[in-house]
Amino acid sequence: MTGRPEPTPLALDRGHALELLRQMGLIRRFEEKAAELYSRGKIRGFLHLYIGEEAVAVGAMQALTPEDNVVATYREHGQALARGIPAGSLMAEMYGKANGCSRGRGGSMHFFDVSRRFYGGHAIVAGGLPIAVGLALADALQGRPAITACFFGDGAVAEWEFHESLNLAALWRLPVLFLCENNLYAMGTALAGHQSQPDIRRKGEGYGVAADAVDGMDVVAVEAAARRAAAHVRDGGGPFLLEARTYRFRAHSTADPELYRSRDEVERWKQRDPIALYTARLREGGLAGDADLRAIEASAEDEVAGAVRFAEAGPWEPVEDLARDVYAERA
Ligand SMILES: Cc1ncc(C[n+]2csc(CCOP(=O)(O)OP(=O)(O)O)c2C)c(N)n1
Ligand SMILES: [Mg+2]
Repeated sequence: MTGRPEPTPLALDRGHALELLRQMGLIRRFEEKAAELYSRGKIRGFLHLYIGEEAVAVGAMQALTPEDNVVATYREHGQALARGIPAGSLMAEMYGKANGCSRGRGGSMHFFDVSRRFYGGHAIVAGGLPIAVGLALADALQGRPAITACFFGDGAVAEWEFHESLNLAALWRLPVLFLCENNLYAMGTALAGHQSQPDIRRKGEGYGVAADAVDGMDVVAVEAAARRAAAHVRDGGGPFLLEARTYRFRAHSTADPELYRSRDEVERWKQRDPIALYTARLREGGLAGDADLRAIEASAEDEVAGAVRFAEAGPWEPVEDLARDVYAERA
């Protein structure tokens, strides 16, 4: 993939086409609201927004079944919503309420929902990769046909866990779909400042891991590439490294003055807003009209408003529970 990619032709049925837009729109609205609630002090701690990258989580998640496992990073609101975790339990988690998906103990960076096989939310850069390999090893040993999708950033590629994980997954032919969300920055360090070989897809070669790269601003292209990659993994081909080239429109986190990139650069990428691009294509292709778009926006608005009500109404964990889960019960 070089230069500006051509969009993948739209060959979607209307229901699916609109569902992709609904999911991306929900993530965008959820995070805009989260940013607002953060500035009002309702949400505290760190908050890493995914705005601009929605097509990656939504596209990739289409290739997974409910039996598959998902492991993500601290920038995981999009993956969690696309996996179908209710927005209310995520918002309550960010509030620190006991009705949150991690009972309010994790916050924005530590969403967890074992019933949906969503295994984090990890604050340690690259910390999710060995966990994904472990989940895939467990599935392989127990003869379950599931695959494990592991999302991580370009910054994780500089960590040892990336290399050990690719090596072991390839050596043992484990069913892991490694999904690198290359948004060109690891906090304030540009990709070229932390990688001697910035073509991340090529990192697979040294480990014998099949790899591909895709335009992460094109949800249809991401879905197609993720489906090909997941099929390779499911069919026993071993792990796959898929690099999605994307961009975050907001700061790294709520504590980042963004001194490392120019406004022009951000504005240029905003011209490729995955939601705006996709909406335009749906309109051109006759797959969505004004009424559809209004209905999708209204449903996102309602869902997020409901999530805030759920979080506001949620209980705080009682003080007596302070030390619960700190030590394991003696068996
Ligand atoms: C092991 C480790 N080192 C450093 C940090 C501090 N840190 C938090 S996010 C981040 C950048 C990671 O960038 P990337 O993997 O590209 O993900 P992105 O934030 O761009 O989604 C760093 C260095 C950390 N959390 N864990
Ligand atoms: Mg990054």
